[in-house]
Amino acid sequence: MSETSPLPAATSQTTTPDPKVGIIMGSQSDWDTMRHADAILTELEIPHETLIVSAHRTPDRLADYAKSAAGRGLSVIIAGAGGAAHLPGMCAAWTRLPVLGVPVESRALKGMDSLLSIVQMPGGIPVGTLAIGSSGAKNAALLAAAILALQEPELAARLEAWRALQTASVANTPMTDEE
Ligand code: RP5
Repeated sequence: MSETSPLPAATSQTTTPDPKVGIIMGSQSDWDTMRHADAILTELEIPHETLIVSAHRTPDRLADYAKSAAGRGLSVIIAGAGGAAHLPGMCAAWTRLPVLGVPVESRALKGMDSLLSIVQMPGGIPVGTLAIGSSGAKNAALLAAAILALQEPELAARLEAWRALQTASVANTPMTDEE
């Protein structure tokens, strides 16, 4: 990283050797949402890394990260941000890797600002946009897994098993919680 920042170096919450997926987020405050992506990738045994990379507070860190991502062996980047959420789009501008954007639920506008900022990329630089909040983070990880599974039969089997377990966990009839 070329930038001298007043903040600590990018925090790696979970980093496994030879990561295939990079999870980046604009702020520590995004972790409560993005940890759901981290959890799914861990469950599916997908090597990944998690970093705080802000498009506006650490622009050089973002450029360094995105420009080096393909060369470091990453296949997919999941980028979560809130508010004027330019992180996924700016990341996609610096890399040919697929970038999946997660709109973090903002306090002021409940994530509608994040969603519109991420989803409305002008033609030419795509960002695959997921739902607002933890569902989006979870689905971003599942989508990253599906992309990687196209080339990795063992991962494809783990993903199918994960989905089969989910299907089996759905009850036929609703129950009332006991007080
Ligand atoms: C964005 O601003 C981040 O992605 C975060 O969702 C939002 C608020 O950041 P903090 O002020 O909580 O650091 O850059």
